[in-house]
Amino acid sequence: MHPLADKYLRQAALPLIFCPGCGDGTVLNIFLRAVEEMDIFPDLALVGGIGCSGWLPTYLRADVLHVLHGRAIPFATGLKLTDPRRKVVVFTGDGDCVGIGGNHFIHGARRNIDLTVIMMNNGIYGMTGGQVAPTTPLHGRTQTSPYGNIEFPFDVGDLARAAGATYVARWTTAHPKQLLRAIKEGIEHAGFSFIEVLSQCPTQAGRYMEGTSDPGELLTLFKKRAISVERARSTAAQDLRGRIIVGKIHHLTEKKEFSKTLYESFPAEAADNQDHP
Ligand SMILES: Cc1ncc(C[n+]2csc(CCOP(=O)(O)OP(=O)(O)O)c2C)c(N)n1
Repeated sequence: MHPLADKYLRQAALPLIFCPGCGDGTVLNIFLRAVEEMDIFPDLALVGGIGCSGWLPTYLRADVLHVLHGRAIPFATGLKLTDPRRKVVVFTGDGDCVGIGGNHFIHGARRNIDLTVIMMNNGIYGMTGGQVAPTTPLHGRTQTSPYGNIEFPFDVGDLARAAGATYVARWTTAHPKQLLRAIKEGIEHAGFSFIEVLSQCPTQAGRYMEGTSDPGELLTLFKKRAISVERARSTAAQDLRGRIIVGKIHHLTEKKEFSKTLYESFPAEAADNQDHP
């Protein structure tokens, strides 16, 4: 067993539910590296929504909430407000985060509450059999769009930024070092941090949408399609079709964080009863 797995994973919960070659395993691996390098394990509180990706925190020996579909951000908000010293990290899928949970997502971002949201985007509803998601590319074939998706997908990074998130980054599982840095920056950032990870789903998205269930080929496709946010700025819109814009998309430090504002606006006698920093 890998030393980080020995140290942080609940052995009794193994094996992972992820299919072989699923990118969510890479996200778990990189998150553990971030936790180890930052030495923050006792301060963590983790929240997972519903879906393959939402299961991720349940394997860690940390304090974990595994909650209703689409509701990870409201639960995490309550947790952060109850104990603002905690580093609260939300693990969610694209369907969980911006399908059923879309409204909660935009309001979490609007408040700029200090959460780190890691959204594993496989472009599909993986756990329930590969239905179309709000992130499925136009013309993408899924179990519920057999002739190709006719809806335009969300750019979730743009959505997060427009709603008020103050840290937004996007990487893929083919960019492990960059993703590690983004997770660390997101956790350090005092405000709503949104990290989107394009994560391969060989079983559903790979097989039906990409024409391959080979995880190696799917990683190669991520690498081919990725374009840095800096290069994308000087690239014509038609040349960005089908590309994945990766990098730190937005970072704002001036906007005040919600839990601080809330505690500062309490009358002194109410705040006396709160064990907050
Ligand atoms: C209220 C409710 N509606 C629907 C479901 C069924 N359901 C479980 S997981 C899921 C999709 C999850 O998709 P996504 O968030 O993209 O995660 P993935 O499995 O792809 O990682 C759905 C619709 C549910 N559990 N609860």
